[in-house]
Amino acid sequence: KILITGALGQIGTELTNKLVEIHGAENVIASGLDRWDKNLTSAGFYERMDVTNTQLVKQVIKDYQITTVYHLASLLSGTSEKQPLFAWKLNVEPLLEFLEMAKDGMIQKLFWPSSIAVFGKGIPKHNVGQEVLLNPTTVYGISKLAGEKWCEYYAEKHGVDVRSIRYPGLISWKTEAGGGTTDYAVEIFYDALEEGNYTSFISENTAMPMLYMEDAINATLQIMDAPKENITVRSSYNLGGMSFTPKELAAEIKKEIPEFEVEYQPDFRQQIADSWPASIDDSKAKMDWNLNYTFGLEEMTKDMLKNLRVKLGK
Ligand code: VAH
Repeated sequence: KILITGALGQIGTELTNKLVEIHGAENVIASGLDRWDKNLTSAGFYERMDVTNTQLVKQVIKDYQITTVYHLASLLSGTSEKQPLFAWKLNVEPLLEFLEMAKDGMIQKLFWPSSIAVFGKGIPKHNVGQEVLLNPTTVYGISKLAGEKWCEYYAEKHGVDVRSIRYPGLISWKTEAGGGTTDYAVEIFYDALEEGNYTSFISENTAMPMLYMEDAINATLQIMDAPKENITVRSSYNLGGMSFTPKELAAEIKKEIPEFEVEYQPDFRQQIADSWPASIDDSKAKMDWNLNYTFGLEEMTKDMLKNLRVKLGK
C-alpha cells in the first residue's frame, strides 16, 4: 500500500491520481492537513494527518500496512522565508522520522522532493551540474539541503531505499499556486484568463528552470520504478526541465491572448530567484533512469490555457 503526505498540494494531487490509475484506489492512501475534498483526490482512503505527529503517522502506516511513502508535505520557498522555525520543523523532522522507519523496516521505499533551491551562491548560473557546491541562501533551500544529506546518510549507512528529485519550478492547472517563488508562472495563467493582465513579482528577464506537472509526475514514477542498482545518486537528482523568463512566458501567452499585458513589480521573492540557477544539467537522471520530457514552453502554454478555460469557465 502507498501513503502520500501533502496529497492535496500541487504535486500531491496529481501524483495521487496517477498512482491510483496505476495501482488502484484501494492501494493508495492520501493524507493532508486539510479536510478531505472529494474533488481533489481519487485515493481510496484519506487520512487527515499532521505529518509532524509521528505517533499518528506510525499508526496510519500500521493500520494500512503501508510499504511505500511519497512524503511531499512541506512549506515552499516564499512561505518558508516568513516562518523559518516552522519551515525547518515541517520540512526536515518528518523526513528524518520516515528515514528511521525505513531503517527499522516499517516501510520499504521512500520518495522525497528536493529542489533547485539547494543551489545558491558561488556557482555558475547556467547548466548547473549534479555535484557542485551547495550553498543555499534561503530558509527553504537550507531545509532541502539538510534533507538531502539525511537521505544520503540513511541510504549509505543503513541501505534505506530513499529516492529524491531536485524539482525545478512546477506548473500545473489542477491546484492553485502554493507560496513558491516560481509560482508566478502558475498565477500568470489564471490572471491572463480572468483579468487580461498580470503583475509579476519576478522581474522580466529572470530565467528559472521550470517543468510542466505531467513531466514532473512521469519523472517521479520513473525514478521510483527504476531498479535499485540504477540509482547512483542518493542525495537528490538534478532535474532541469526548461528555462524561461517571465517575459518569454508572457510572449507565449500573448500568442493566444493578444491583448494580455504584464507589468513587473519584483518583491522579496526576487532575491530568492536571483540566488537560484537559470538552468540545470540533468544528464545524470537521463543516464540512470531515462528521464525525458514531453512538454516544452509552447505545448505547456497551450495545455494550461486549454484546461484553465474549462476549469474557470472562460
Ligand atoms: C518554490 N516551486 O518556488 C518551489 C520550488 C524550485 C522552486 O522549490 O519554492
